[in-house]
Amino acid sequence: MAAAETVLRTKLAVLISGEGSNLQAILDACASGTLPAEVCVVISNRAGAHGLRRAAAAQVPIHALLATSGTAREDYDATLRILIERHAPELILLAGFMRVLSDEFVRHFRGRLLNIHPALLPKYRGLHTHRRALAAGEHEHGCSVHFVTEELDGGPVIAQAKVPVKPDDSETSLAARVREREHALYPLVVRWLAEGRIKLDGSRILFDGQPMAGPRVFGVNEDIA
Ligand code: NHR
Ligand code: GAR
Repeated sequence: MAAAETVLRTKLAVLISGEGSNLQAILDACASGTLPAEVCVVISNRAGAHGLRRAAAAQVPIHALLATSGTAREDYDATLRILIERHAPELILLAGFMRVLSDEFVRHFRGRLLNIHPALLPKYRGLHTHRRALAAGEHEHGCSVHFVTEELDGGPVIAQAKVPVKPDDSETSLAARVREREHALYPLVVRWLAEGRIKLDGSRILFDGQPMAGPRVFGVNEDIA
């Protein structure tokens, strides 16, 4: 491998709780060279998370950091922060991570901490987004990549991808359609950050040095690239 390729790789920490299909998409994009980055650690708050196997298969160091019933959020997050910093990542990616993070943690990593959320924010913050979008009779749904701030699912949104909601959709079929878009969107946005094209400046996002008027939105029929 050329020296220039090696030195420019951005180190990523990925936080998961379960399946890890978004983690897999990131690992694949790193391996294929479309994302100039490397995953330096994967941390799960659940011991049995399938994503830990995916990471191990890719020779990435893994940790399961479990909260027991008495663990205070601040203590958990302090340990999580130490664990992350030991691996010195430049970016921290939440990928299906199901624990809310304390204000102190998100402030510490501000501008370097991203989440992929399964809805077109600001619609449907929080949990059970597909169920709620179906119940509301939405015709469009999708996913958002945003900077994580103290406000749950309320940080500045970098990009979104839409999907159609079909008349016969179930929560499962809709979730699968959204998931597929996530697997293209997250690696692309991470590439923008790795290349230094996206910066968080206060509460606005700069893209190639210019303030973004709103998120980059990929329409239902638009390829993500
Ligand atoms: N933390 C902060 N401070 N800000 C955000 O924007 C965050 C965050 C932590 C996670 C991901 C988010 C999502 O994409 C995320 C964004 C979990 C919950 C939740 O309620 C909500 C939003 C998200 C993730 N979790 C429960 C909790 O008390 C527990 C759920 C469980 O463990 O089953 O941690 O949707
Ligand atoms: C993804 O759809 C992600 O958007 C969502 O969970 C799924 C994780 O899948 N995240 C949340 O709901 C966060 N609360 P994965 O583990 O296969 O990447």
